Amino acid sequence: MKAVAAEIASAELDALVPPHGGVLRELYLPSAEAEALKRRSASLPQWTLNQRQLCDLELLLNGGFSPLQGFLGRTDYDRVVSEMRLADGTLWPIPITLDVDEAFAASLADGAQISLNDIQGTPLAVLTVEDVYFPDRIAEARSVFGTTDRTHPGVAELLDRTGPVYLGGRLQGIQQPSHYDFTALRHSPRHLREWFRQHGWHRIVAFQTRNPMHRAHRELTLRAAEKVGAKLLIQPSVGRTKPGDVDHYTRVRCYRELLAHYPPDHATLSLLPLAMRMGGPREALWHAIIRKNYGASHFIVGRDHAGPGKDAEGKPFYDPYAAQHLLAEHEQELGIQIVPFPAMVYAANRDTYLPQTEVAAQDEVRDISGTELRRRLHNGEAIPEWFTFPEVVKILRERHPANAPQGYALFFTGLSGSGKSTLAQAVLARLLETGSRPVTVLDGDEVRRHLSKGLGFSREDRDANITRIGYVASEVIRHGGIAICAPIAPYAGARAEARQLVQAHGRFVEIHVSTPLEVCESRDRKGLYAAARAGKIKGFTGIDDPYEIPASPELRVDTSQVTVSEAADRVFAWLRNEGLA
Ligand code: PPS
Repeated sequence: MKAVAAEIASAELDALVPPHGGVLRELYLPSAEAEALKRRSASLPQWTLNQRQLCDLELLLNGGFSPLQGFLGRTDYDRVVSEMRLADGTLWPIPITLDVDEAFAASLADGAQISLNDIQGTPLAVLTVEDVYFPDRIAEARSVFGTTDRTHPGVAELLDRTGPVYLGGRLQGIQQPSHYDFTALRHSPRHLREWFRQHGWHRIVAFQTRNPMHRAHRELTLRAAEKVGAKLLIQPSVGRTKPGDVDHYTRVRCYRELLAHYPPDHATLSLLPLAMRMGGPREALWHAIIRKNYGASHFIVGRDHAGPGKDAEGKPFYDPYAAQHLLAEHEQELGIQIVPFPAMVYAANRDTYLPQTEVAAQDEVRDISGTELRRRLHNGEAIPEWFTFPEVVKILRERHPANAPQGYALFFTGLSGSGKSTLAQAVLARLLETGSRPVTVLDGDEVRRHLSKGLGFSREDRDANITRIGYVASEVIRHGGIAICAPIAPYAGARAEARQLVQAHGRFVEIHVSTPLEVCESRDRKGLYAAARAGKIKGFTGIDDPYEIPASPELRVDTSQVTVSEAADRVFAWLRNEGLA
């Protein structure tokens, strides 16, 4: 009798296991082995993961990136970049690579193992290095993102903030990265699959988002779920999204409120620690594979999925329906069904939402774009109930109080003697004359006396100096202040990093003080050019060390053409025009 009961129980269980999901490759070692490896990891070369690498590692270790078993080696990488497939032919659209600097790569012996640590130095995994290679990052950008335009955040990250050497190899997981926020909403693929099974959810449609959700999203997800007879998994990306997005703390508070507006036992919320690349169609394919790994049977692909907006010439990077087409092409192979959905719009005359494709000529369509929403929040203007739920508005208003001044950084860059510091002082005076906002000045020489004391002028030291300035500026801006920075900042990569740090919280205004070298040298206020020409100072910017001219600064001023006062007027006028001063 007992045996029969057990048989039935297991048959029932089998029947409950969803037919989707596929093989989950978790890379964590059993606890005793993990403990032993943790002890051994202390004697290995140490690598501190940046935020993107940490997100990638978490999804590699918990099986979110199944079937990957580590960071891609050269052969897999080449085929992923060119054909969206691993070397064995498996569909995989985005290169998952561990980028490092040349010095670190050169220090590794053949077949080395390295300890991959979080910022606190906690070892999370050990990588057995099987491949060390120099990628062609321009070619990667072209194939993966379809462009080398740095306006694309994925391209800027790849070209300006990605190390030149990639390490490929297998991972052994020691422990999960720590999270202290919304822990009850974070699940591994195994946990989520188990939760679906326990709750008898067999058909699950997953929804990806990086924005707060409003009524249009609720309508879209409800209709998509209804269409395929599935329950809904709202799975927002909370790892890293597009610079300038609403922070995930605010978004998650909004999603929690929204959840109450679905029918009971209809929708659930789970956070995905994904570092998005904003890669449009390829990224959509990647999102679908990840959701399959988390146990979803269907995946919603909306308009312009994971699109980064417009390029430097104002044209959209991707066709809004390219992602839907690409996924339809690969649906059979993907192992998850695609639910393409048009944008939902509000028809005021019918007081209802409907798919854009069903709008009739007489319909009065209303929409509020993200920019318009930010404007209304900023000005304290009404946000109509047809657009979103009052609880969501309340959270957004708390986060973005009306008329709160926006923090920003004025980042002056240029050769020594170009007039950066003088111009920064003149702009500071204008700001203080006209308003009482807090301003922090991070001038080159001043910073080197305190914040960057001990740093020299090697490339690494200069980069560290600019990152420090960017970091402090981003903190000032986070609290609504103004940071005026005036370093030489000769390298584009470091400037891009500072921009990224700042843009997480406010505006970054790059002002290239483009005074020509001959003029700077003739001024030679500190006698440094003469010393550099005489070989007494090595690696002097403009003489025997490069200054990489900013490609698209917000402003360019040449103090050999205009007086400092006129230049300050131009900066100030620009700020006024942008509503910053
Ligand atoms: S950097 O490259 O952005 O980190 O430089 P920064 O912190 O702005 O410091 C530049 C000031 O340091 C003096 N100095 C040098 N500049 C360039 N190259 C070399 N090798 C060098 N050695 C010393 C110089 O006075 C710079 O000040 P400014 O105000 O720009 O003239």
